[in-house]
Amino acid sequence: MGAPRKGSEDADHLTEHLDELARLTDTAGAVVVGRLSQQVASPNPATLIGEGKVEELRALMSETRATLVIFDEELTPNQGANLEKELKSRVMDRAELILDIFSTRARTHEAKLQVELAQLAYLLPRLARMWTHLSRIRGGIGLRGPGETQLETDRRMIRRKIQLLRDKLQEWEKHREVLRANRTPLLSVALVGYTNAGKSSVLRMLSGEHDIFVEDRLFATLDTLTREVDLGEGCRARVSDTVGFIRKLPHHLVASFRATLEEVRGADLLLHVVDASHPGWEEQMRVVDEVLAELGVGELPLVPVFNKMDQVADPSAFAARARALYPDALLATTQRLDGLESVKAELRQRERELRPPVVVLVPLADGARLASLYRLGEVVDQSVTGEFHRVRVRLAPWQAEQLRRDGVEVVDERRVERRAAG
Ligand SMILES: Nc1nc2c(ncn2[C@@H]2O[C@H](COP(=O)(O)OP(=O)(O)OP(=O)(O)O)[C@@H](O)[C@H]2O)c(=O)[nH]1
Ligand SMILES: [Mg+2]
Repeated sequence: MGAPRKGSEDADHLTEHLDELARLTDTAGAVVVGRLSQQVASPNPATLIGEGKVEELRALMSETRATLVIFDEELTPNQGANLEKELKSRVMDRAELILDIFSTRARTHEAKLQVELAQLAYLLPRLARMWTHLSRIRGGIGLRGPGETQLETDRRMIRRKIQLLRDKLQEWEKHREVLRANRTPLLSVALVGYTNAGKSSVLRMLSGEHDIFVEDRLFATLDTLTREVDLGEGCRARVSDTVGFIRKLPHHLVASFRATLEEVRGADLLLHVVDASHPGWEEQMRVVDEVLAELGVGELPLVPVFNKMDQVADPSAFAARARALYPDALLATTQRLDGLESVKAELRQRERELRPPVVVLVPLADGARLASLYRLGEVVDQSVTGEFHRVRVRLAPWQAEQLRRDGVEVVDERRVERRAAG
């Protein structure tokens, strides 16, 4: 059921949005048997849609034998309760559907905690209605809803549970901070984007790991996955795949996924993966920008990557349009072996900026050290100066420091010239 405000932008994209809702429903494991929509001039506080439409919905449900109604719009706890009463059937809104998908797809302990937290936060204001469900299941003549005292007790319990989950998640966050602090510094890149844009496919191709999960469904990925990637030409980066975003992502969910998205906050660069073949790519980009802002990472350096270019009807016209909007946009496809060359080149350049060239002096006899420099960094040139190999090599500052600690001479170029002269 779609019920956008009359004249709103949502109303212009009604079909597209209901298509997306149908895909979400499919992901959740239900079968869509009918669709209905109404452009709402002023939302009915009791049922969101008008009385006549509720009637129509009831008729469609009995005709198609539907057992569940899903609204694309957010329903207030009251509207949900009223609609369920009138339709005598379960009613969900988009947020609840997304929460349901997340709860069945969460795999890691942390993701499960995050989803549970989001579900409880969603449940809290709707508790009275959920109770009615339970009493209906139990049946019994004259059974009334729970008394206010019972409801209050339950609310207290849920609040306590929410606090408990928050504490646990915070512990995880600390634990992960320690892990992050201990790993070798490398260019760190996070793949972000709308769900199904191809983020996991990009990581799969960059890392060459074919068991990274890719699926033509929404929310295939819920957990952040990080891989060290060889970019060629001696460059490496740490690349993270993250949960996809979607329009009207429930706020509870964004808030509780903060821990998983830590990797995004710590990134040097965000690659915003866009499905260029999707008719709604511009709206999808806007949604992603909004969620990033909500997560407090709107200011991080970001490069748009227009993926699925193999599916775009007129690639050169598309490229011109994308570049007019985003001058630094990259074009990509994971369906061709060389489809990510532009992405790799961009990452190599960013990575080199983190490793300025330094000059290392290696005694002529020390072949092992010379060889290790070639493994460690990217050698720009090499010559002989007096009794030394004079090697210009790109190294991360921490690597140069390590060499110095090992007693190797790492100097800037002017000092080298002086040494050779003296
Ligand atoms: N034609 C085409 N399909 C692609 C391309 N990249 C990915 N796909 C397909 O798009 C679908 C989604 O890919 P994923 O990599 O799972 O997308 P994702 O962004 O990780 O999605 P979520 O984890 O659900 O947010 C899969 O069916 C992929 O095979 C591409 O360049 N071209
Ligand atoms: Mg994915």
